[in-house]
Amino acid sequence: MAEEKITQDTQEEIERGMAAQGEYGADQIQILEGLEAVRKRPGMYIGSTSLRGLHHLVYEIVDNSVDEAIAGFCTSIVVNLNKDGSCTVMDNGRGIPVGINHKAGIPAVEVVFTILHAGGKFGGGGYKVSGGLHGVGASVVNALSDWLEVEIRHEGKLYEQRYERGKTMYPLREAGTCEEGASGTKVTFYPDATIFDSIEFDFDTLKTRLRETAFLTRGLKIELNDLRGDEVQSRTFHYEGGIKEFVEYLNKNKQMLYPEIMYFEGQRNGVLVEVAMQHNDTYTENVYSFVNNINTPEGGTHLEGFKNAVTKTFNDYGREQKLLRDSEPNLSGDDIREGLTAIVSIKIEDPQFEGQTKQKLGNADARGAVQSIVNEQLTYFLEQNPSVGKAIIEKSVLAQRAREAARKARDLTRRKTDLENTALPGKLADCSDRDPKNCEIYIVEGDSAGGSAKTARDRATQAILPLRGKILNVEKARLDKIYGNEEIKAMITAFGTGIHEDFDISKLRYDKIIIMTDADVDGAHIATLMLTFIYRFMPELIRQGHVYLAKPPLYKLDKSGKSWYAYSDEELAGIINEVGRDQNNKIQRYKGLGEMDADQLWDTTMDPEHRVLLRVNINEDDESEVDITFDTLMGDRVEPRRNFIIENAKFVKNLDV
Ligand code: TSJ
Repeated sequence: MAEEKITQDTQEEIERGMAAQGEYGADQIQILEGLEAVRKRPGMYIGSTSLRGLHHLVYEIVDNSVDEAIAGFCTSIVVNLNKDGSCTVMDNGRGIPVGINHKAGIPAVEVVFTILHAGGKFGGGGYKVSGGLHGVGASVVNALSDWLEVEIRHEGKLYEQRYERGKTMYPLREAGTCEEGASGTKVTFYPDATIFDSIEFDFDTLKTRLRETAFLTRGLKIELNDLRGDEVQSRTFHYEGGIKEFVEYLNKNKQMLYPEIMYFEGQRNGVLVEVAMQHNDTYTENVYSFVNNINTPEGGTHLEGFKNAVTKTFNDYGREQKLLRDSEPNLSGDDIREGLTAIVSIKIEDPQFEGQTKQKLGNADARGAVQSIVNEQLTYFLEQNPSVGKAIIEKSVLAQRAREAARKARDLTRRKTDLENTALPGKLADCSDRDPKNCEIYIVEGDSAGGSAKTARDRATQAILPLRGKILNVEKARLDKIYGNEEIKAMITAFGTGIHEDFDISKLRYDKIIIMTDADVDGAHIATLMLTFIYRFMPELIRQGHVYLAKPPLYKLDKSGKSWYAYSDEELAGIINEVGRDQNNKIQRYKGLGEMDADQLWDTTMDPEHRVLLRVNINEDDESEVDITFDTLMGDRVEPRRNFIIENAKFVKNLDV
C-alpha cells in the first residue's frame, strides 16, 4: 500500500524539499500518515457521522476548489447531487497535479486522495484555505466513501482514477483527450452508508453553505444542482461584490439606517483583512467572523480587533464632531453595534485556534491587522460621509440611554425577586409537585384556550400560563420596553432561571417548557415570537432540550361512535383509507385550540401518554442563518404508525412574515 512507503524520514525529506524549492510541483506535497485510522474513528476527523458530518464531506471537497479560486486559477465550481445518491464537485482550475511525487512514488493526485493530511501548500503569499471542520482534506472524504472517482483535465489530456473505501482500484490512467486549453478537476463520491447515519444530502443545507462560500470569495461562481428528483432544482451563487453583498443580503428585509455599506480591505503582517458593515434600524447585533472562509462563531482576535477599532473610532469621531458632549460618558461597544450587520473575514497562513472547542482564533497578528485597517479606513470613511457618522452616533446615544434605563428596570426586578421569592405571575396556574424534574409548563395562546388547558391538565405536574395575543417581538424592541412587557415578565418569573448573565439553569422550575398555539399561520407566528424571546434571552433552555412545541390535531374523524384524530393531511388520508370512505364519516377541521373541549385537548395534545411534542433545537451548523429545527417526541401513541411530517422552520431569521 502506498502509505506504507512513507516513513518519518521521507516525510522530513519532503518538507525540506518544499522549503528549498520555491516552485510548486508534484513533489511539494506534505505527507503525514495512513488512512486506516479515519474509517476506525470517523468522528475524530469530521466531527460526527450525523448529517452534519455527511455535509462536511462536500465542503471538504469544495474547499479545495475554493483554494484554487483564491489562488487565482479557478472561476467556477459546480456541485451536483446525482440520481444514484453520489455527489459530484467540479471546477475549472489547473487540475490536481498528475506528475509522480518522487518520495511517495505515486502521482501527486493519488497522494492527495490516499494519504492522510496530504495537501498542497502555497508559497509566496498564497493562502492555503483548506476549510471543513478540521481541514483534513480529500483523503478523509475518500476514506469515508464507498467509492470515489477523480477526473483531471490538463494539457489536452483526461486522467482518471477510482478508489473504493479509500483503496486505489487501478493506477492513474489516461482516459482520453480534452479540449485544448481546458483544465480542471472533477470528483464524484458516494458516501459510505455503513459509516454515516444517513447518506441523503440535504439541498437546503448545502445551498446555505455554498451561498456563504460564494459571498466570501468575490467573483467565484458556484452552482448547485439537485438531479435526484423528477424536477431538477438549481441555484447559482455569484457575487461580484463579495462580503459587501453578504451584508446587503443579511439586511435585505430590514430598514437600513443609511444607504451606504462600508467596505474596508487591506493586508498587514501577512494577514488579509476584509470587512463590510451597515446598520439597520433594529436593536440586535449581527456580526459574523470568518478565518480562511470558515465561520468562527466563537470569534477570537480578529473579532476583538474589529470591535476595538469600531468602539474607538466612533468615540473619537463623536467627540471631534461634538456629537457627544464632554459631559457624556463614552459610548460602549454594545451601544455602537446595536443594529449593526457586519462581516469580518480574514485570511491567515497559520491560524491558531484556542479555547475549549478550539474554535476561537488566537493569532495576535490578526487582532493588530484588523484593528489598524478598520481604524484607518473607517476614520477616512466617516470624514467623507458625515451624515452616516451622525446617524450612527445618534442611534448609539439612544442605545446608551435605553441601556441605562433597562439597567435600572432590571435592578428593580432583581431586588423584587430577592425580597419575595415566590412572586409568580397571577395568571399562572402552577402545578403542585415541587420537583422540577416532574413538572412542565404549557405556555398557551389566548385566555380561552388557557381556560380549557387549566381544566384539562394534570394539576400535579402541569402548569398553565396563558398569554394574551401576540407577544412582543424582542428583535424589534429595546431592552427597557422588553423588561416592561407583562407577558415577558410572566414567562421570566415562571421559568425561574433569570436571563442573560443572571441565567441559572439550576433554578429552572419545569423540565419541559411547552409552547401550545393554534395550528395555523397566526399560531406559528406566535410560537415564533416566543421562541425568539427564549433564543435571545435564555438560549441554554433550547440547547439543553427543555423547550417544546405542542402539536394539536388538525382533524377529527367520527364514525359510528368512534373517533380518530389526524395531525396532518397525509394522516387524515391514511385514516380515511383505513375506515373506508363513506357518508357516515364526520370530519371536523380544528381551526384553533379553542374549538376543543377540555377532554379533547387532554386526549390529543396534553396527555403525556398520547401527545406528540416537537423538541426545539438550534441548528448550530450555520449561525449566520440561525434556524430552529424539531425532533419529534411521541408518547406511547395508541396508533404508532402515524407519520408526522415536520418541516424545518426558519424561525428566528424570517421574523418579518
Ligand atoms: F480535494 C480534492 F482533491 F478532492 C479536490 C481538489 C477536489 C476538487 C473538486 C478540486 C480540487 C482541486 C485542486 N482543484 N484545483 C486544484 N488544484 C491543485 O491541486 C493544484 C494545481 C496546480 C498546482 C501548481 O502549482 O501547478 C498546485 C495545486 C495545488
